[in-house]
Amino acid sequence: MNRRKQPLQTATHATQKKSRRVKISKTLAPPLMAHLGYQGARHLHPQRLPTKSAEKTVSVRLLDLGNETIENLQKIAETIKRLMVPGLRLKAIPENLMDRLVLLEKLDLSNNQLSDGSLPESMKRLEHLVELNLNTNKFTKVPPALKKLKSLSRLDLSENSIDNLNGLEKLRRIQILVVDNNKLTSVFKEVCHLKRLEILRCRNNSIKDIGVEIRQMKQLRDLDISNNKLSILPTDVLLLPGLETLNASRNKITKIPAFNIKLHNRHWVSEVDLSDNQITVFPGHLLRMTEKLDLSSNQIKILNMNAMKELERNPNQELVVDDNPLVFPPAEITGQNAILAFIQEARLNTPVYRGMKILVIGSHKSGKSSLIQSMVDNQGRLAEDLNESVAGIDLYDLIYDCEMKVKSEETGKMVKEVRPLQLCLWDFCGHPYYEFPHYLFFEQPSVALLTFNMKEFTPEKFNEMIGCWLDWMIAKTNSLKVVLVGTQCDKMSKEKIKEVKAEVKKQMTEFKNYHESILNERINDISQKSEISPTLTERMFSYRKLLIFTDTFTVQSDVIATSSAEFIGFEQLRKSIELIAKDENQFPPTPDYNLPLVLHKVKTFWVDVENYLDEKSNSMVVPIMPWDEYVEEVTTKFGMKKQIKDITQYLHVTGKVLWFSSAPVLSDYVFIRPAWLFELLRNIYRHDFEEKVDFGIDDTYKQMGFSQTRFERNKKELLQHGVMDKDFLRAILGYLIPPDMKENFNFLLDILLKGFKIGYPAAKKSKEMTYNFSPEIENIENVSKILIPWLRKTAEPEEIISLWEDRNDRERVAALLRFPKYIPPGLFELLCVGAQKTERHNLTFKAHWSNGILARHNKIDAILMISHESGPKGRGACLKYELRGDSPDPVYYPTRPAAMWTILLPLLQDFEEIIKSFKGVLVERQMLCKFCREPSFLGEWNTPKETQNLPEKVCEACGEKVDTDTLVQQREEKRVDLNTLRARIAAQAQEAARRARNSNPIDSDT
Ligand SMILES: Nc1nc2c(ncn2[C@@H]2O[C@H](COP(=O)(O)OP(=O)(O)O)[C@@H](O)[C@H]2O)c(=O)[nH]1
Ligand SMILES: [Mg+2]
Repeated sequence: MNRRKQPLQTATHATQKKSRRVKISKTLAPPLMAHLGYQGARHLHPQRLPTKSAEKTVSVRLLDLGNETIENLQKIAETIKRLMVPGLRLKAIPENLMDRLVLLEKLDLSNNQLSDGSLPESMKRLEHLVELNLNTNKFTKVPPALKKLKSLSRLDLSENSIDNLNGLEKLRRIQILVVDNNKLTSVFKEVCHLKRLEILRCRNNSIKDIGVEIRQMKQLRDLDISNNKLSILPTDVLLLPGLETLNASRNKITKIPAFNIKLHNRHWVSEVDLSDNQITVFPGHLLRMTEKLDLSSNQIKILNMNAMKELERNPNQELVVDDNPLVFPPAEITGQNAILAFIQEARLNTPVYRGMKILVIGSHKSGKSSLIQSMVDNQGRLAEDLNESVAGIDLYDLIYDCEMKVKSEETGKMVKEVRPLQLCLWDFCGHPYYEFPHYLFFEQPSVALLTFNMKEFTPEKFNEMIGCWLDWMIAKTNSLKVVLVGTQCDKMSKEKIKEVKAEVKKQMTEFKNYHESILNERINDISQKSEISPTLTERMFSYRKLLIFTDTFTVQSDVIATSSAEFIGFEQLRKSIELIAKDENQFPPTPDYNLPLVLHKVKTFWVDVENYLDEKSNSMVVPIMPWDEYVEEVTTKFGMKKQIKDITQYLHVTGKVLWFSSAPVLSDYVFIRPAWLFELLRNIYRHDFEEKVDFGIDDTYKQMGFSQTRFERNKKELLQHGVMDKDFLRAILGYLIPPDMKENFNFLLDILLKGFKIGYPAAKKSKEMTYNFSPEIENIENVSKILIPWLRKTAEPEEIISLWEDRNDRERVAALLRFPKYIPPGLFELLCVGAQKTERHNLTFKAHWSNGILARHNKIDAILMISHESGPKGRGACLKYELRGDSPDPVYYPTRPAAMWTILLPLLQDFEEIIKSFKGVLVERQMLCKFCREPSFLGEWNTPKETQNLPEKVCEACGEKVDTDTLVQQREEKRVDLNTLRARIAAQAQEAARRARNSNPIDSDT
């Protein structure tokens, strides 16, 4: 919460209320000035005249500006701090009035008849002037004399005829600016550079809009812009970090744009007054951030039930909706308590229908956020990088009213009914940096809107703008449920739009054909072989499975051309979404879960569970529940243990919770506030880390005990090495998990490492910036650094290349995984995290660079390199696992292929496990020939039997005979555990040594 004390008194108030004025009649001698104040006196005492005592006059109010008065003033000028000359109908101020007022801090010239040019040049000398009151005069512009008043912090220009604020830019110290009752049509452009401005009053002007410049006014906390001509209240105002009160009543505001208010770092505004406007849609989202919201005298008809939950939660909040044409709740229900009671009752009696998640994806800056905001607000809106551009996933809710034909429960006849379709829109950031972290959240059955900038589209860009996203989706789910949305059509002619639509349609067909041909080619190749081995059969089967995709390819290849600038195409978009929602084939019942179809009624108690969790998630610091606890808690409260998985799945597919039911480890948790998790991941993976993560932003880092040096060191470590210090991470996440909640943090870190596999523990050597890759640390307490492969963009270290090249002639076993079409983002990185599991793989990592790792086995003399290479033109990629003997004495104690297989096989099995979750990936498994190093053999580790029976195979590339022990693992019965293997190796070594001794007379002599 960000609440402060009472706002400062404004200049007008201060002068009018506080000074006590006593007029002294002119007959009293000497009556030249009135209201003298002395330093040292407890009160300003007008009756007392200057004496010779040490008391100095500090405050003077003048009753006329005659020569004598000015002369007298000049006598005491050097001590005067406050000079008041109000209400004298002055048309000009004599040049000499200010001559010697070197200490003047406050000057009041209000209520005169001053106009442009009536202020003297000498005013520029008032270097100490802090407060200036010029209200109620006849200025039409900002007096130029003000420009030099560098110390000015309070300025009152109200009640003039000023029509622009040019000339204020230089007054960098201004904190309070009052310009009420003028003729201004704009203010923000002119004042946005006044970085210290805290209070801005500009009521009763003709201001039409608030521009994006307002974002710069980070200190603004009190804004009165009432009685102007605003029609939109931009989100930027409400997102000002310091805002405490906003008065925008008596404008012509029709709508308040929706925006995301993040629960964990929301900023509370004490009062927002929007009364006397023309708002029709209830801006319920504001209840999440305002203590008092006044919406009286608007055109609101319906109060959104869900939004009102916020008020139920927080009894101190206040909502005023008097004088609106309300139908829900009916107008006769008045008063906050009665309204809340009515809504609670109504909620119990209103059926809930299943909604769906819509994932909005597409390249960075393709118009996703603008599209979503326009959908939500039902009017054109352009996202101008609101709150530092979406770098994660942002969530929006939207309800469409859908007309449906349904069977009447009473008569059994088909009748028309309008049902609310609840949509949860996920705004994915399209920056390539997030391809991997966001991939986790991409899944079916959801609908995806794929946006692309139509204006920028050219045939060559199809792949970059559309194709690569289709590949991304296909690889994960092997199906597509996509609506293609072209954005920015306002910038194009009708013909051009048509042209782009036709081109996209054509290329969509080509895309699909290419996808199929790649598979068909391979299937044909296999079927033409004279003999089809089990491996080939398996392969053919997997290709066929990928082909089935064709049936689930429900891309609307007719692009919907939209413009978020002019609100074009949204009706059509809405219809497409409705059509999908109503199509029962799109969301068929699954064998695993028994969920209602979209737009069909959800059981009341499921809704109760949803509400319960929603409530709970609001109160939890770390809104993650271990599955068992979750089941226990929900079933204790609501019973129905048998349905818990269905309910949870329902909440998952509608976007209310996240439950990765088929992912190992992660399935043990329910993430009951998805937005929280997105925010968390956004802080770990962020493309703008270098520029946005800053020591000085607030004192979080200091509070966590970070010095600037340590902060910079940790930051550099992350940027250069992809290594995140644990305390640094705690500080970064400090606003999500308070630093004193160490246990919560460790709980989360455990999930990040073991569930999301973001990285693995690494230890730093004492001084240098190199890392040794310590064995997996079981206890999260002991982790001090985490290497995050996705962030590690270092180059292959030279000494590693030479070490590797030195072993070029050793015995080797190498497997190759080829992805002819597409490699899922982050796959290599996931494999790295898996490979460092000591108890499974027993490897010590020697190096880890952006696309490779090199490791040595702890027991067998072998080194391993896993490398990741992109295919030509970025199409496809390969992963290579290569093992080479690393015996110190390769001639007498070579490392056998069989031993290397004991290392390789578990790694490949890990791969197979992971690849299962990428249902649409085409991958070819191959083994390299040990002579020519071509991938000329099938990788048969899944079906090795046939080859195991053969002693050798001929390489198709070089014609050499290759021992099959380098191509497949040894038979099950032949495979031995490590101890036996070591005993055998030792025996072989002894034998070799014996032979060596026998053949070497000198040795045998000794
Ligand atoms: N003229 C016009 N500009 C648009 C439209 N949609 C988006 N923009 C602009 O394109 C830029 C990127 O849009 P944004 O919604 O942030 O894209 P995102 O990165 O995909 O979320 C912004 O400057 C928008 O103002 C549109 O339909 N018409
Ligand atoms: Mg965006």
